[in-house]
Amino acid sequence: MEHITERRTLTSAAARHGTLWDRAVLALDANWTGTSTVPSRTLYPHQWSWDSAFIAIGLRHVSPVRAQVELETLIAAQWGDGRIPHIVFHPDVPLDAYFPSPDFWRSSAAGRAAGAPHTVQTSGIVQPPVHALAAWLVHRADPALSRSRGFLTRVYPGLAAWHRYLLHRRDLGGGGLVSVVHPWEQGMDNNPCWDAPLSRVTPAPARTFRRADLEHGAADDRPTDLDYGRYVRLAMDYRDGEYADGQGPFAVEDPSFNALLAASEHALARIACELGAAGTARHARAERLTAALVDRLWDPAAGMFFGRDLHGGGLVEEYTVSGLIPLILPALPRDVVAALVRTACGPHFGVGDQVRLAPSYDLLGPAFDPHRYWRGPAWFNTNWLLERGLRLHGEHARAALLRAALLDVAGASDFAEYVDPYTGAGCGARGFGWTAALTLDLLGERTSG
Ligand code: 9WN
Repeated sequence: MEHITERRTLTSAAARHGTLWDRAVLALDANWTGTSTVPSRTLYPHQWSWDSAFIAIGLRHVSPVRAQVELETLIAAQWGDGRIPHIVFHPDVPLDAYFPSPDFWRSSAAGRAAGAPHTVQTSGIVQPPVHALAAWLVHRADPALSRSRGFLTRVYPGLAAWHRYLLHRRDLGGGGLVSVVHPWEQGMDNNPCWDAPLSRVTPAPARTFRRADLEHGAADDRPTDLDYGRYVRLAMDYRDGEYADGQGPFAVEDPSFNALLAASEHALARIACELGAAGTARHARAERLTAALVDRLWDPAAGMFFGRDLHGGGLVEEYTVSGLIPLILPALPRDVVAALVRTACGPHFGVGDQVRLAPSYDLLGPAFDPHRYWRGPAWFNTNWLLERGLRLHGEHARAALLRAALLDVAGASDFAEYVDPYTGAGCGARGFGWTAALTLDLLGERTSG
């Protein structure tokens, strides 16, 4: 993999744009390993899948080549069956720096049948498919460089295989939507929407694993030991079944995971056109995904998308930010858009009124906690997606307010991992990768796509 050392260029480019830009560039520099960017040197010292996609979206404004390499490094760790693993481990980071570590996942042995790579250790689960969207935006930032490096030609086959894996191996409900088989796959790990489906999972005993996250994060902000035991059990059983799909007790069709797949399928259609192939079939597939989302996950009375618990047999009626993310889809029916905007700006999420940034979970929900992981705090990637969705559907004033709040809170919190939605006070890691990157994206010149 190409090794890039571009810090000096970045620092002088940064100097031209003023403080927030400068600080965001430096935060990303500090997390750059030469071939990819870690979300956080302390809490998450490896490469994470959807983090890298968001990071590439920001990096494209300061170093398109680094943004390209970020995605290429991730795709180089793709499995033979098409899955892009949620973590690519850095071989020089000590095993005890993060749990579950490579010796837990045993990807090259347990993942052999699924085609895990031999040269790099990875996890065996996935994360939301933001990658094709990121690749398209990265290409658009500097098409000449992209063409000269053959960027889209390099990444297109892997991205197409990734979407194929999701659409063919993960349509566990048979209704045209993809299921996640672990809360870590959806990326909003500890959200109350997982409480019901997780309650059927027998936790691994706490003495059988050692959490590394508590050494860097406050226990009150992190998931409980009981929930961790369940995460560990699900991952362990998936591993012991050689990462074969369709057998576990946990399968949920999630709104944001599927919305991101549809948005990325639209992006893949554009990439195909750029490479001289037809994109029509892919646009049509993205529209079918959008229709399936409405058909299977939309609750008109609630004005909200909810996850569908395949083993529990119904919609999980929790208001979580995941249910607002389908706003990023261009083919969403107008009445659904209008209702979703009302929900985002109403009492459950308080956007533009009660909060600085959209919370991860219902302000009125019984499990709401403004500081605990995904049970209330606001994240920058979900708010960036909301801002994008509002803008796409012509809600420019609301999008502008959200953009201003995102920039303000990102800077004041030193690019925190997440924040109290009411006060904007920072929680978790600082100098967090996607917070810095998406700040750059909001500040940078917009590239259509
Ligand atoms: C498990 C890296 C990741 C993010 C997730 C976030 C958190 C990991 C953890 O950190 O998850 O993948 O240990 O809690 O929930 O969205 O990708 O930043």
